Amino acid sequence: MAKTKTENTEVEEVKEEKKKAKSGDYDAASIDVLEGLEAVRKRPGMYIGSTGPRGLHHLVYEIVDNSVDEALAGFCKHIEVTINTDHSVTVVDDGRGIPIDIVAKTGKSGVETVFTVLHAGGKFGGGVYKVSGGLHGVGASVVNALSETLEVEVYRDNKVHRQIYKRGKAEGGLEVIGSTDKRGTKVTFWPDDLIFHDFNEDGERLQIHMEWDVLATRLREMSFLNKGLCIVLTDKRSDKTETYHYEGGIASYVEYINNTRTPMHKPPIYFEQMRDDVVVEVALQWTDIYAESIYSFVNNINTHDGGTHLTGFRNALTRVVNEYARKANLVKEADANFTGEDVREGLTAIISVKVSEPQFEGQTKERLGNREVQGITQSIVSEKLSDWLELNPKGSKDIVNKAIQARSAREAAHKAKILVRRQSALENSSLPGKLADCSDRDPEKCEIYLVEGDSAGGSAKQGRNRSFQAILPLRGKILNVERVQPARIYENAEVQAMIQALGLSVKEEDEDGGKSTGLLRPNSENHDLSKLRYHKVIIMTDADVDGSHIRTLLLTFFFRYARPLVLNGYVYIAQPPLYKVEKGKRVEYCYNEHKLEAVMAELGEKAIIQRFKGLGEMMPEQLWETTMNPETRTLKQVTIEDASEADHTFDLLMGEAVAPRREFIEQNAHMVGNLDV
Ligand code: 28G
Repeated sequence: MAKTKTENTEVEEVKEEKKKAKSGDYDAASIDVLEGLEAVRKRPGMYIGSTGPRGLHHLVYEIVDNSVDEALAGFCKHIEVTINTDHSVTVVDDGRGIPIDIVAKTGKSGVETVFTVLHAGGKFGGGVYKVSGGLHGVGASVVNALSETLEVEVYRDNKVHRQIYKRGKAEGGLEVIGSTDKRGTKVTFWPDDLIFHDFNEDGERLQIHMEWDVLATRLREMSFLNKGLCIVLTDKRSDKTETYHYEGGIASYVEYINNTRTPMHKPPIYFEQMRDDVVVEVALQWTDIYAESIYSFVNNINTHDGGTHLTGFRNALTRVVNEYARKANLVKEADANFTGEDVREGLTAIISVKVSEPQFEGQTKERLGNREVQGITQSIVSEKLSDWLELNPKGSKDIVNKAIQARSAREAAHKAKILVRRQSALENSSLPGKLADCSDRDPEKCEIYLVEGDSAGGSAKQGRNRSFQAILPLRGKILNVERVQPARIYENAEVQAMIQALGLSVKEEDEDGGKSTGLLRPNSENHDLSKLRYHKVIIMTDADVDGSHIRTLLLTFFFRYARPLVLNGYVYIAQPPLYKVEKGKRVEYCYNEHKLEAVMAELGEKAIIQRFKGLGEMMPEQLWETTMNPETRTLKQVTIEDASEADHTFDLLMGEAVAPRREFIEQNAHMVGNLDV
């Protein structure tokens, strides 16, 4: 009932505004504006994706994007982002300052237009290449609508102009409040508590705040993508400040990603060129690892699903390396060509293009669709890369040798896989023997629990609902896939069991349209999800150091070799209780210390506490009730906020480079405290 009431009030407000408009207090344009911003407040998710942590941080990106647009237009060099002690955020740039004169179309000042007209950012921006685009390039007015208060100051014509808004509505006009010799724009906003919140494990509403790491990652990326741009991030709550400023741009980005790896040539290959109004900027460097890490961007937006720019890049790369290898007599005439996969092994690359009218496609609008961009990228990359290979014979030879090794490893992996297939064919089943499968065959309804150890596996098998829950017990240590050749993962029994049980397989065609090798490759997203047997893959390990280590190893496997499962939200972590508290007939399970304290306060000293040391200690019914029953359990969904950051983290945690790992652990001791690495 309460909800209906609020909605009615809002409708009344709009009616009121319409009356005012008729009486001449407003012009027609401002009515549309009002309804526009009301719509944003009614359905914030439609404009910023969510009202949780992601949406909250998105507000900062929207404001910063306007400063970056001003930088792209060539007028801004310095951006300061400050998280204030009251959790508001201030952004300052040294651009031209938002225009203050009246815009004919809206009848308002340029400033008020930017902050109150929906999509004004996209339509009126100063730069040729707009940052805005993709799913949520929605502009400053959306931030304004979702802020309790927003204050903008413009430094222009030696004056300081200011305007204040409350929940999107101007509190008066744009006023001159002082004089200045600076130019630029300053925005401070207080995200609206009525809009932004999260929920804890017990379903209670929580206030959310800006997180340093989240903002730092995106702002660092922004500065990599715009060479020379200086972004300073300050957190007044903890007195922390960092400056992001890279004259090397995306070449520095590649070096940053590769600081955990051993590069095969230095510095990274880098070039930038414009053709037919499309700017193509590429940085690449091969390393001694097996995975490829390729990230693509259009107008500073991460195109997670690639698109024409990425395809053009890949085609050029495969072709040019093959041509060079033959010309330089590094491969025999009779040898087959390298596949794209062979050439990309160990490659770290950033492809950043600027396109004036980007078309974003796909479900999440994260794939570039512009056809013309493919040919342009392909020809620029072909020319520049073959020049580099000719001029750097030593590096080129290493790169070709790496591809030769990748090719023979691939052939070996193929044999290993066939061998395993034959063995399992002998056992007359393609499913691993220790899998206790469920009876339902609809992957959308089915779940598989990956359980450490036989005793916990036994409890889980007895406790489960066998119609839709399958159990795969895992024995001993899981392989650290970060440290083995892709070919060798198939030799590991536990990994092989997971691949078969889950139905992990690769598409028939590879990314370049050729015939796929059918093998899982690190960081690839070329999976055939139609073969997947479960849409919930639940990692269930003990709540101790060993359990946490096994969980990390499993997550590494999923992140490297089954990334689409993670990206689709199919991977979960079970949350078994830590304690059981009993008093008389009352039984309470506690999943964290906080809950334990609350329960103890309620039940008093006489209550009996049992601490669960492992899953195997639980009775099957107990395990069902607390951890497996969809009605009562909590699952943590595993997500990747930022693949390049996760890439880096897994490198550090699981890889071979010791010094950066030590540094990372020292810096993040609080968050990896229970990760045995
Ligand atoms: C600090 C936080 C966020 C911005 C500018 C500069 C201009 C601009 C912004 O123009 C176009 C046209 C009239 C409204 C452009 C200044 C040309 C000449 C600009 C920012 C839209 C917008 N002089 N700096 N917008 N107008 N920085 N930083 O928002 O109708 S936004």
